[in-house]
Amino acid sequence: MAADPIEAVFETVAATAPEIRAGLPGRRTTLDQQNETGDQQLQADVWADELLGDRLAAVEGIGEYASEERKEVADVGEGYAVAVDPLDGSSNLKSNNPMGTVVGIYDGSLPTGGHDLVAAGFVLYGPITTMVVAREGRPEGYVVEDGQRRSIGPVELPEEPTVFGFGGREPDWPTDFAAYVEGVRNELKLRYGGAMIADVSQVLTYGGIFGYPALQNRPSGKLRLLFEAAPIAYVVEHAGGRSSDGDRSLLSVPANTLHQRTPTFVGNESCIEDLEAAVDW
Ligand code: P6P
Repeated sequence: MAADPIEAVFETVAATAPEIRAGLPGRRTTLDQQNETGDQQLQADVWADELLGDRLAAVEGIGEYASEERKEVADVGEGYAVAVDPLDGSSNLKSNNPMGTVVGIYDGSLPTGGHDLVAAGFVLYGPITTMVVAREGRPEGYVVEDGQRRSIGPVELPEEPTVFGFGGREPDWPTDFAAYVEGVRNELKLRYGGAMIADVSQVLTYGGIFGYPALQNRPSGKLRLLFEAAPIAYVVEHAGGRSSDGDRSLLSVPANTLHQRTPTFVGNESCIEDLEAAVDW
């Protein structure tokens, strides 16, 4: 087994990031197919998944690879399970807005919940390519240049919340959540861009709350537990914040199926407390 398979995973993701970014311009077309949770797939989704799937499967100490773009878990040897959203927010490609890659490393066979996470992180394809990696203690921030990570120090949630962003159409929000948001609007500034990673990066930088609630027509919301919600909850909780599905930490939500969805909220403790007091779903 590699000396440190977890480090090897994040080195591999960083090394692959420039190729994913460079390949985006030629892969903006929508394929005539959907992923397991019904998202229309872009060529870029499938390509990023193929790149990361091949490379992460080759990492010693990784036993399973799963992705938001694949129906089943791939058995790739012995060791940790890696769950990836290869191109989070890929619908932003058409409008040239930021996207990301999300990585969760689980010490257990998938599907398993966030309690089995041993590390998590993300790449943000913004004006520059950055990465955040959480293992023990505070997450570390990096700029990714030529596939190498250059540390820019620990990531710590600011004390004071400043921004908020919630997904879904307001008419589809549960009434108790809609009433809660009216209060938030009077306190915080709206920052919502349609890619979880970019919106969570705003919260990690400026403080506040990001979420995708339960919807009246979709009680589990939209975001995927293993590929999006649990990994980002791991990062934000290590950065001094909290996470919730409206009731409890996202790291406590049991995973029954691989592509399970969950209402998802991450941010400052005070924001999460207000949210949990306001909703009952
Ligand atoms: P909506 C992207 O498809 C994603 O999974 C998250 O990255 C993002 O937060 C959310 O869905 C956006 O959903 O309904 O606002 O387009």
